[in-house]
Amino acid sequence: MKFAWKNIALISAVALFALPVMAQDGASATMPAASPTRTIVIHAKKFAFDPAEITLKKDETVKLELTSDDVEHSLVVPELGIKGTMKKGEMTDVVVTPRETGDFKGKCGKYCGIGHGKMHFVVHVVN
Ligand SMILES: [Cu+2]
Repeated sequence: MKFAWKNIALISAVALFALPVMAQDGASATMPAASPTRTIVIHAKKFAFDPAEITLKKDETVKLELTSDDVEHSLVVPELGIKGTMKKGEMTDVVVTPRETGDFKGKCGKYCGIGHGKMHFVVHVVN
């Protein structure tokens, strides 16, 4: 009986590791990851984003390239899962595919000085 129990444990372990992988393969077969159709460069500097608002199409995959003209900032748009560091001389790529229309508010997520709280950003998602 010892041998049988060992086999059952082994099969369970294989199932635990293999099933999530199989599920992922299945998902990617029906919904391939889209590559970005366009790139939008966004600069941050004390104390604003440029541009301060962008318009995306629902279900469109876009690459955001984030950078800073002075100190370190970051762009955070929680509802769209956007979160990226903005550093001078560096580009941070964030790929986003909005699934709902609406206006989504963003802000600077890295304290950058006295005007930090005034760094607002808006993503308009349209059909
Ligand atoms: Cu800031």
